[in-house]
Amino acid sequence: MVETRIGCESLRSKVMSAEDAASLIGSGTTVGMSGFTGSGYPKTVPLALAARIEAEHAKGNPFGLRVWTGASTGPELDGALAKADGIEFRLPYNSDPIARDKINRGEMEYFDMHLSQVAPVAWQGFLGPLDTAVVEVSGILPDGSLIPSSSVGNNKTWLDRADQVILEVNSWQNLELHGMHDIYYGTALPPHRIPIPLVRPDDRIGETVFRCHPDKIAAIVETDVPDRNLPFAKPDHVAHAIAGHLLEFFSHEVAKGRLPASLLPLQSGVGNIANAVLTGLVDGPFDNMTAYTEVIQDGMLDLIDSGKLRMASATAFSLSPDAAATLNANMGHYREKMILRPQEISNHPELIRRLGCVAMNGLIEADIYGNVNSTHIMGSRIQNGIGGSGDFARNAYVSIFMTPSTAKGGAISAIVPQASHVDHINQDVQVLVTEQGLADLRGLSPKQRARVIIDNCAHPDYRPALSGYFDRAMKHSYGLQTPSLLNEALSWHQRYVETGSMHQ
Ligand code: 0RQ
Repeated sequence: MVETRIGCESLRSKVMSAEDAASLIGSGTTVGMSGFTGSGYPKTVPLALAARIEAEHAKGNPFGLRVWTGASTGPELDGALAKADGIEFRLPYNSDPIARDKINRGEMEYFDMHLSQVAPVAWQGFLGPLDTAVVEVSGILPDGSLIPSSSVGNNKTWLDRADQVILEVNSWQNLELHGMHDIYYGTALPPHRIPIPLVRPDDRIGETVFRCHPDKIAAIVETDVPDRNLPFAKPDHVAHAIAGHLLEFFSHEVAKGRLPASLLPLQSGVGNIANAVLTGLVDGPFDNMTAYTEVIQDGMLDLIDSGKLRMASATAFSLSPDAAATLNANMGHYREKMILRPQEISNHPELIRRLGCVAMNGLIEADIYGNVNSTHIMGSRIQNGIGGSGDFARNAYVSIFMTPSTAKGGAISAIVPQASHVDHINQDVQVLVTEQGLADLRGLSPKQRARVIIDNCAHPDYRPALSGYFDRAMKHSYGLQTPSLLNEALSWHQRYVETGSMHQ
């Protein structure tokens, strides 16, 4: 049965075991892997590679790799390679706990970059050469072209740039995926760049398959392993409250004539809150919506099923096991309503600005002026990475960030006097939402923002301390454009590090 997935006769001789394929990857080389938020990543070659690395280490031989991906992957890739101490350098986004731990212990170099920039930066040569691409595909057509799988990510770039290519042909992926993808081959480096001809989220501007010269294909490994699909938490009262505030905001914007009744193309970030907001839209008053986003999660399928979302464009799926099973069982139906694109297109600043996306992303902390930290705990420990949040936040029609007002059972306020790390400067943050309320920061000066954020978004337990800080800063700050008392502001974070609580 798997045989039918390799339609190109001349490539069948390249079929080999994952172990043999892994032996083609040398220590000290750079590997570009497929994979984006747990979908479409290679599942057997990285495991075999990890076993080989462990064996080499046991013999006292060093073995390390530079690993590039689309975004996060699964335990068989990041988890296994990190556990084997096989990753020296990693980009561009990681959510694997073992890799995260290595990074935070200083044992792995991590280059956290905007997801839209990975492909162009790789082409510009700034990242060095790419030795091997390891890419999961759904099948190979008779002419040798490749049917992408459940994520596109940077695969086009890896296939184009790598010296050798290893393919995992995964028969778990539904062959009806063929036709869902839109692989655009028109990108170029300056001074040869031209406008990207996409003006609506449902425009198709490319091809349905990847091209790859057969001579570059060094190995093909057949697999039948499911994507890592994690369940979403059932939305709790906090998620419901955040979704409620956002829906009210959208209705208000429609009433004011600033958003059309179908809204503008939605971008929804990762995590349970983002998913809950999408689910909330199912019962909202908006119809004929579209999504121009990075990942399609459960809530998007719900919205499509409800008839409210006309179509969704993304680069990958990020589904629970149940939703993945539903998608797989009805791929032919969903294929008409979804497009998966390379991440340099799904996250392209030019397109996000042109389409006027409504960006909704999660955060770790925001300060009273609206600067947002999406990546670091207490200024130094990486959580995941910036992902696509910067691509969308800077270029969106309206840039929304949302979070519960506290973390760690209330020991931490998500609203702080000064963010311990900044990913999104206040100019890129237009609306802030917690379960407490929504702060519309558009057109407000820093001092006006501080009042609105403290009053509308901070948890009541922390409001007096934040107001007290702001009042003191108004009296003693070096300047009064963005009042601040640097030592006191940062002591909030230090207090948590030392005592486990931000409470005074
Ligand atoms: O840690 O599990 O150890 O308790 O951070 O927090 O509450 O599970 O939140 O899953 O919504 O993720 C910003 C990380 C939020 C995510 C972030 C601790 C908290 C927990 C995770 P524990 P939650 P979420 C692009 C979309 C960047 C990339 C992006 C993210 C852990 O949204 O990675 O936006 N964003 N991509 O306890 C200390 C705080 C904390 C804190 C949370 N203030 N201080 N710890 N935590 N807040 C575009 C797309 O279209 C996909």
